[in-house]
Amino acid sequence: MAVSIQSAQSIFSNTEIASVVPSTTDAFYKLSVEDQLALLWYAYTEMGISITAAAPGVASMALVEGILSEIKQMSAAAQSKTMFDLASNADTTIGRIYTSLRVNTKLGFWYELGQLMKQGLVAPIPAGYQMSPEATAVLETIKKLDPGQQITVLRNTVVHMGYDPDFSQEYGKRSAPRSTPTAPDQRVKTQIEGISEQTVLSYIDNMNAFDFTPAVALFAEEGALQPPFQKPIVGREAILNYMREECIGLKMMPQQGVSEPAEDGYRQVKVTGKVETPWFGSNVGMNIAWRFLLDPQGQIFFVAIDLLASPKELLNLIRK
Ligand code: EQ3
Repeated sequence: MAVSIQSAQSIFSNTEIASVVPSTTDAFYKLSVEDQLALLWYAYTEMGISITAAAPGVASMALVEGILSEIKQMSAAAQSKTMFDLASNADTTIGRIYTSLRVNTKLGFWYELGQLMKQGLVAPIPAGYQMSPEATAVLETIKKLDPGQQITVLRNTVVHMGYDPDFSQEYGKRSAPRSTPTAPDQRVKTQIEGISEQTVLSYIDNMNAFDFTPAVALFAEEGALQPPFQKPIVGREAILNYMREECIGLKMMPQQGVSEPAEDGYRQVKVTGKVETPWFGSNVGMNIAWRFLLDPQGQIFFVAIDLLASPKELLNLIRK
């Protein structure tokens, strides 16, 4: 059977991913919009994970400042309705602007709104609001997740708000802003126990330096990158856009790996380790696996990034 992106998806198929994240996200979407907003508020204020305000890559916050000052001037009822409309994907002017924002800017918007709610400048969740038993159950599930899984649920919900929720997923269709890579003398060379494949080591080095052009050059022309719980992003141009949009400030800390020959001269490599997002810095390390399939020329034909079910999965390097 010829190697395809579809067949590549099942390399190291015994990797246990955190499937509790999509199931919890689905349960969240089944709740009423009031419950969704209240649950996010309680999760945010009760889980004790603190967001770092100055996450890099928060460009176009100017646009957000405009919306935020508009919201500040509204009556409490109108403020609540604005949040309700965003969460229910209603077709409003603010909903359309929100959808056009980059992922980091959306997170920045809610971060700022959360601060304003704490300061009493934007309507809080009404005192004494009683969530439904279903919402309480979803919140309890979220509380039991590990912090990396909690922030992934939080992020998923925020990214899909606004009008036309699919828009931001189309990475091939709009070009993301460029950023300045880390200077060569400030880069650190990655070492991964058990891994000597230069392609994999260069991938991590370039990603950590936010140098996305050489990172993407490591991919085969029609290569693919599959983010956690998403479909593969295919082709160098789309991958480059995705990286510029999503990977600024990420710190990748691979720890160990395994490499073995696959069919037709390909090679499969699994690496496990931690990834930190600038939003939470060293407070939250996500447990991650990278599953690479390298083609006979040593280029990345496919890489899947998985959010692992538990820290114990970091040691699951069985050759399968
Ligand atoms: C105000 C409040 C609280 C209440 C109101 O009712 C409603 C809302 C929405 C509220 C506000 C919520 C807020 C402020 C939410 C903020 C959430 C944030 C900042 C979440 C950030 C999460 C970041 C994550 C999960 C990043 C993960 C990155 C990973 C796993 C990267 C992996 C990658 C690797 C390793 C690669 O090699 C290639 C690329 C890729 C990106 C896939």
